Amino acid sequence: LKRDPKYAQLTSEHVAFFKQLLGSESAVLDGVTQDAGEDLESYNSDWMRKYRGHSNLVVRPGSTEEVSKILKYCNDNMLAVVPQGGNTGLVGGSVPVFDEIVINLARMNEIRSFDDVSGILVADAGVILEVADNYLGERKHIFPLDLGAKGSCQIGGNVATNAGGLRLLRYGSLHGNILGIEAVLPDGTIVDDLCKLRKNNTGYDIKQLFIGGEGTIGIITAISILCPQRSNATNVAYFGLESFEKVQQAFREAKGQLGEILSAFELMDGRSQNLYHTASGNRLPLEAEHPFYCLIETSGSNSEHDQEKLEAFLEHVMGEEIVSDGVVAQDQTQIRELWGCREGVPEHLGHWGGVYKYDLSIPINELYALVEETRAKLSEAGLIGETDEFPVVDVVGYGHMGDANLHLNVPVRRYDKTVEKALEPFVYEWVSKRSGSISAEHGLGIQKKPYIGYSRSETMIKLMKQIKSLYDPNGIMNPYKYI
Ligand code: FAD
Ligand code: 2HG
Ligand code: ZN
Repeated sequence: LKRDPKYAQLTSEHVAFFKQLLGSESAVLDGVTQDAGEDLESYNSDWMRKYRGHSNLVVRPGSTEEVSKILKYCNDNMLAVVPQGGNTGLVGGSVPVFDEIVINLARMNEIRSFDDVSGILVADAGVILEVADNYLGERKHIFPLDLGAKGSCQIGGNVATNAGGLRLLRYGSLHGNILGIEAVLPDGTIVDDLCKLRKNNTGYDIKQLFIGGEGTIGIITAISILCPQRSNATNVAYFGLESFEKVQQAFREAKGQLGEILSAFELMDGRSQNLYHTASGNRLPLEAEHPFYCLIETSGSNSEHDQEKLEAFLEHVMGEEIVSDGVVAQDQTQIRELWGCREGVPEHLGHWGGVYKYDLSIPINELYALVEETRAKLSEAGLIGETDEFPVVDVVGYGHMGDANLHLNVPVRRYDKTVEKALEPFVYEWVSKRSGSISAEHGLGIQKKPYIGYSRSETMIKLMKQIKSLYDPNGIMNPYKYI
């Protein structure tokens, strides 16, 4: 990949423009007119420390008008940009590839309005997900998305990636929950579609293009979103099972017996839990080891009633020998501990050095077969082992069982071309053969740019390119990424 010479090189004149426009010191971080040293580093490298850009300028607008002026200037001067939220994305989409200007939304962090009758929240794109959820919690509502990175990711970034997360099973996708968007196009046009209506069938639903658009056609500056009432009661159970066949049976039973209160059904294989335990030092909830574990969450209106239901469910699945052992959390601390065993997996798998990550939709009955086949393939190639000479630590699978979304993770001691060649395109071919998706919820970014064809036809890719060139004719928005 080479830097495209059509983009201008950043000069001190450009920097002077941004400094004058944004005024405040903290809004412009530049390495052109001064030595910004380490400060630029965190904006240039991603959460996994796998992708690294070389931008010399980070701008942090404080209003939609400022975003508009920044983009217009960049577009007029052929300066390429990368929109950046919390920089927790997992496909290298949020960092520059070369010297693109980083437009970071962190300073746009106001809640604009909330209506506790309709449950509609309007907020700036830079509001941190957890901050939005806490705000809603105080008003007996919940953000209809939750994920492990909630403490740093921003709602604008969540929408730009169409993040799925831990409760999609219950609350559905952002494509359904987002009611309106305010965004800025590269030419500075403010798209004012901050609609607060649940129903609005008046022509093309253009906001959907920004949801999951990964910052390739414009910058989202605010959203309006439908937020459900927060349940009075949350209960969590964690249990061990002996086969993936049993995991599927348990899922079927859970839907049958816990239907309307089920809010999460997550899967973790035994290896992911062992590595979590080793890397975090946290103990695992069950005494004996099992090849599979599931975490179930219920959210309902009556804690005792829900707990009874959950316990009856566990008794039933244990009686039928679907589940071997299980626990139900007795208090908030235990709820957090059980969730920690699931949410903590991505973070702790990084302990050995790096992780090759694949985020896949697979027909549910075959979901785990890929993990086994990948492990066998890397084993045969002599790449997995316990000592330093082997690049691969293990091959693990976990994810959102309720959405048939597997996270195949290969923790490694170092990123290594031989390992990468053994994994790609093998994994993508495997998924494509089963008509799955090579990106269930993280997006394509730069990681999956060469592989889009495994999930999308030529016609679909052509239509995407047409949209891209219509909205961003100069191609300044997040270049070198998937489109
Ligand atoms: P960034 O990483 O900054 O950006 C992501 C992409 O969106 C980039 O392409 C960027 O250019 C673009 N972008 C950001 N902000 C804007 C904006 N305002 N306008 C236009 N484009 C923008 N994802 C899931 O789906 N489910 C999970 O369960 C999940 N769990 C995670 C757990 C951990 C520990 C981590 C690190 C990540 C997880 N993710 C998960 C990945 C997920 O994509 C991000 O966490 C989140 O959605 C990205 O938000 P962000 O603000 O960090 O965006
Ligand atoms: C999760 O579900 C996230 O924990 C991250 O989507 C998955 O790191 C991963 O592969
Ligand atoms: Zn996930």
